[in-house]
Amino acid sequence: MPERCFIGLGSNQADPAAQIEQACDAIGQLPGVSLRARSSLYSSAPLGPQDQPSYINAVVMLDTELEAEALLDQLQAIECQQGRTRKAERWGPRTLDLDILLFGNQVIDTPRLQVPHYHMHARPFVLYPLAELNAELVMPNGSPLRDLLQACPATGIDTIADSARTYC
Ligand code: A4P
Ligand code: MG
Repeated sequence: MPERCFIGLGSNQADPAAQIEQACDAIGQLPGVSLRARSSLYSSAPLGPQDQPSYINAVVMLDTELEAEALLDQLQAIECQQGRTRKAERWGPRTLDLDILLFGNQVIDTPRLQVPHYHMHARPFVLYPLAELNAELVMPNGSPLRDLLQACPATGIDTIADSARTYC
């Protein structure tokens, strides 16, 4: 059975909106992945070091027959294709970051992968686009997304209007 999965996308380098569009196209072409929808794009103030540009963030919803770590391999390959280099600075600027937010109802804790993504519950640039795709979501621990949203005001984020998409 395919798993419904949500991926967080972020970029603040080298034309961030174009990076997000390109990454969506690349995700949609992965074997074993059916892209279902993309949230609007959001402009968001940087979390972490403040001497970096603001980010463009979005979330995509997909169904996949891949195992979670195989999906992570594919997402990291897309990050590399789009010029991502990993630097020592935590939460520093990047052309593209792809995070697996939710993978069905699974809780995953391996050396390479923690799902749900460890900090998603506190990030407005993740929770608000996620709610655009499915406001009724419930986290694997039973917390409704609506409760997480109530505890996480939409400060520091702005929707770039009319940019959500659905796919067949
Ligand atoms: N990894 C573990 N779990 C996951 C998961 N669920 N999805 C591992 C993806 N990867 C996961 O990631 C480091 C390692 O995490 C990977 O090798 C993988 O095995 P990384 O992409 O190399 O490093 P990172 O992204 O710099 O680290 P981290 O701690 O994941 O950072 P975040 O949480 O992704 O935050 N501000 C705004 N406004 N918008 C942003 O999108 N993003 C960040 C990065 C900082 N500030 C931001 C934003
Ligand atoms: Mg990351």
